Amino acid sequence: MSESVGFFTKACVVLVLLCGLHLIVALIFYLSESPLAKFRNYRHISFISDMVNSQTHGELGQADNETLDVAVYKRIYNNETVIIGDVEKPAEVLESCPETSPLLVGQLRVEFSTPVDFNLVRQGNKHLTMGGRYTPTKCVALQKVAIIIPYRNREEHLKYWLYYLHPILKRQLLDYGIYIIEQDGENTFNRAKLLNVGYAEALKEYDYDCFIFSDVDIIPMDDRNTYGCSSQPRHLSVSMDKFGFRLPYKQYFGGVSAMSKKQYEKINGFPNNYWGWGGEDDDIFNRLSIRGMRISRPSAEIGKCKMIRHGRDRKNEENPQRFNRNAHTRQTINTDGIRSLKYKVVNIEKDLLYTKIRVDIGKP
Ligand code: UD2
Ligand code: MN
Repeated sequence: MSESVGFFTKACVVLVLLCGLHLIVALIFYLSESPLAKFRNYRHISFISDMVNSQTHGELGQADNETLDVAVYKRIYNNETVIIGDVEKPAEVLESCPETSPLLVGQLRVEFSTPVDFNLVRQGNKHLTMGGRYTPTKCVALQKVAIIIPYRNREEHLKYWLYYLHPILKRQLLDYGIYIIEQDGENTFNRAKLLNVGYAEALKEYDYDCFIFSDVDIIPMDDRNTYGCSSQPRHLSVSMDKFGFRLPYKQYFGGVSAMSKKQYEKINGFPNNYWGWGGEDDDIFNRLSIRGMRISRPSAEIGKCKMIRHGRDRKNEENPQRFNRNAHTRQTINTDGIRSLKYKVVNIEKDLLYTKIRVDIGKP
């Protein structure tokens, strides 16, 4: 009896020692990042690498299993970039585009005497995808920009705008889309409400973080005037031919402007009740200053723009209420804007050069 107890005690002691040893070995392996496991995975990877290589030469047809192996490996050993380098770091991992695009050329020659034709513009912009979309291919764009153009019956101007702007925007390395917001019917024109519609509709399509609001008849004369956003709302058409290449007045915010999603939302978008010509741009300026923002602008040199000469359109007569409305922005900013916007989309046309959204925005 005592002999068997002695044997049993010894066996227990050996077992406990073995367990301890096992624990220590496990601990050592764990702390030294498991060299054996590493070795095994290196083998695993080079095996996959061989398979991938031979697959590219068409010798192996087990793509599914290989993809699975790589995927599993990725999940478990995500940190070991050195080892997975050749196999798994895909060629299409792109870096951010530079702050200043190296493709810019500076001053541009802009003229409106040579006629342009939609088909010619399409042929010159084969890099676009339907809806007037472009994304740089060699780097990740810093901004996702929706360009919104209020529109009705200005086809001649639209052609020039597309002809000049697409190549510029491409050189600026922007991830962008063009939205032409066309007012349906014959009621009085409402530029600011159309801009609100453009904002809402563009966001339904893509996660844009920057919005450019541009007249259809304004062309920048320097591609260093970036159609992007900054930490403050930005006025881009600062130096226009029609105003002798200077600002007509300090608060002037018409023509082309840029706002981030955050800046735009802070002012509840634009007013919806400015029908006819004028005043809506000053209301937008008021909104920005009421919300404590300042306007940022390029220099007069870089901000040079040309406006295609034109007369006043039918159904866009001067708005006689504009001065009175401008005096009450503080009372209307919260009740009238993007949060109370109502409209009906009538038609959406996808062209290579643009997305045109025809919309019923009602009447005064
Ligand atoms: C000035 C401002 C503009 C706006 C407007 C007053 C400049 C350079 N621009 O433009 O931003 O504040 O005054 O409302 O100072 N449109 C059509 N079809 C129409 C009418 C207007 O497409 O029938 C669009 C088009 O994009 C046009 C924009 O609205 O460029 C502004 O209208 P405008 O060009 O007749 O007014 P303008 O040049 O005085
Ligand atoms: Mn104009």
